[in-house]
Amino acid sequence: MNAMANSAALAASVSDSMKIKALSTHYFRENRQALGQLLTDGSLAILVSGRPPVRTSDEHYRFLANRNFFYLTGIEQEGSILVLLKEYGTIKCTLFVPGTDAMYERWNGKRLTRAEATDRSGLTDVAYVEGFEGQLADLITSRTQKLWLDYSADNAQARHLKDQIMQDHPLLETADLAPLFIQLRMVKHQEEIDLIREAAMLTGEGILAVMRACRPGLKEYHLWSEFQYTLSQAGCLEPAFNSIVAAGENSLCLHYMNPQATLEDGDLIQLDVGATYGGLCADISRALPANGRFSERQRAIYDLVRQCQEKAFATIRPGIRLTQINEACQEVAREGLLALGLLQPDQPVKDYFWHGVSHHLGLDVHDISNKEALLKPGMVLTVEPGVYVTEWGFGMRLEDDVVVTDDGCLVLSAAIPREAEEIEALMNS
Ligand SMILES: [Mn+2]
Repeated sequence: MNAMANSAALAASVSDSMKIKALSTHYFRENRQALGQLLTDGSLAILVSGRPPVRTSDEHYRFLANRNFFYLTGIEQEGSILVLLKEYGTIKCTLFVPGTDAMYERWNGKRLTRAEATDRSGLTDVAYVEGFEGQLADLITSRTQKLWLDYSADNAQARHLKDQIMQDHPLLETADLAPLFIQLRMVKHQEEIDLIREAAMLTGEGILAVMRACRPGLKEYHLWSEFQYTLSQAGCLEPAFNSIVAAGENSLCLHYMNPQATLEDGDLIQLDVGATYGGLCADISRALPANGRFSERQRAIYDLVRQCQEKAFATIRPGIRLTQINEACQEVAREGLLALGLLQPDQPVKDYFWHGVSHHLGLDVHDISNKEALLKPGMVLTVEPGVYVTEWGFGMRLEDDVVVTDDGCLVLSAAIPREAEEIEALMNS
């Protein structure tokens, strides 16, 4: 497809996508069953949604429920608790949500009713959290052989619960749920894959807006806000992570977070950005010429990074490890950098190839994973080779999101313009 047709297709796909928005109750129910399968009889598991971290004084960051809790419930409400009990081979779940509170709700908005919590989660047993502490002693019975908590949960509510249980039941055997979530969450449901594709499409819309706005003399934050505006106009008020817009030498800072610099004629601009859609994340990187035309050096590195990406797409299949993707890309980068006269034959390619190529992607942008695990169909990965040339004053990475299929991988973000010619055509149209 040519660049214009591509961007029209992207726009059409985003508006079509307004139909499916959220994970189904079926998804949450399946996840509870799958976790239950991994627990032995006599297991009691307790998870909490958490509380928003303090920003300063009495101001908090926007609340995002603990992702493992969300994975089982779909509930985005602070101070909620899920109890999962496995006895005689069956799994019984109870959700505790904060009760209605007129004063709280006057300031902070409506809380979920128990019926609303049931609609969202598919859980029929919903109680108020105010009764939880009283019930905790009853929940831990003589039949409880092991108490499972999520040790990876880093929030005030989780810490409080863990301390309290350890204090009240010092002899109870406890275990960590976190490794089980890694095992479960690495392989995605089809609806997660569909939502990641939608998140990538929305990210692509934002990148197109940046391309249209880009010209020398603007500040990095002008491009940053084009991206932010596009997302929030589509209802995504917070991206998957802090957007990176890094011009010129700033592109040599991998997690550049202070986009205040001026875009100079001749700068290369690194974008590393991602929307969320229905709770799932995208993570996309593109590199743009500030003036609409790549310089010879920029183009040389661009083509090399694209070659690395294609090598990664051709390498990813079930049964391999993430390190094999890195090795394949590093080999391509090594040859290209030698040919360009940048790398010396006895020099490690890591002098130019600074970071890993792939990480898992899902409910978290760096989704929880076991980096040694063999790839399986349904896993979703980023593919983001990067080459950084300090002596030329810039570096770049190109990043797309793929799902592992039965015999290879499928690029979920393929509609976002990626070829250098396409990008130049779009920026000069
Ligand atoms: Mn990434």
